[in-house]
Amino acid sequence: MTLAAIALGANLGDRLAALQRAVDQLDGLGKVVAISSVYETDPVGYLDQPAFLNAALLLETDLPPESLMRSLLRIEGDLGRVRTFTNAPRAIDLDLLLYGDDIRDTPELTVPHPRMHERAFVLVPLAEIAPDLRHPRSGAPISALLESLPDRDGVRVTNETLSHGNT
Ligand code: PH2
Ligand code: MG
Ligand code: MG
Repeated sequence: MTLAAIALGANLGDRLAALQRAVDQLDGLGKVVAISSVYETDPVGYLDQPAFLNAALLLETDLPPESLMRSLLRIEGDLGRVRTFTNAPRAIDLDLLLYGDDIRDTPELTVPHPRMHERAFVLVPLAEIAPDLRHPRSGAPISALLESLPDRDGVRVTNETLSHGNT
């Protein structure tokens, strides 16, 4: 069993429904053991697009990392993701942030996610559920990565919730 951290994002269509459907499918890849609150976040990178809903979850899984990555891409496709350009608006985005303390950089997969440590829309939800999890490259806990960000502007918690398993 490996503990994987996954970031979820959506900024097209029914964003909350897309996140919930993704959680339901991710539960089939192992066991979802924690889910963050749902955050509404200003777009980062390509700015001329709608606000996102973002969340993070922890998944206990027996899948090897490449299979997990392929499963995330399949779920994105099932939920109607169409790939156009980098950072384009999307119905659903599932990013593998951490796979245990694995470090790998192959054409298929890079873990830890190369931009996770600079993104408040990733670190705020992840720090809510796993502040003490350590980034395998720097050894820093997620809470410290969040503290070292210049600001958390544009990341707002909502009252929406995602459910999993029997919770
Ligand atoms: N994802 C991106 C680029 N920019 N901005 C926000 N707020 N949330 C995201 O999930 C996001 C983004 C690339 O995947
Ligand atoms: Mg992404
Ligand atoms: Mg992605």
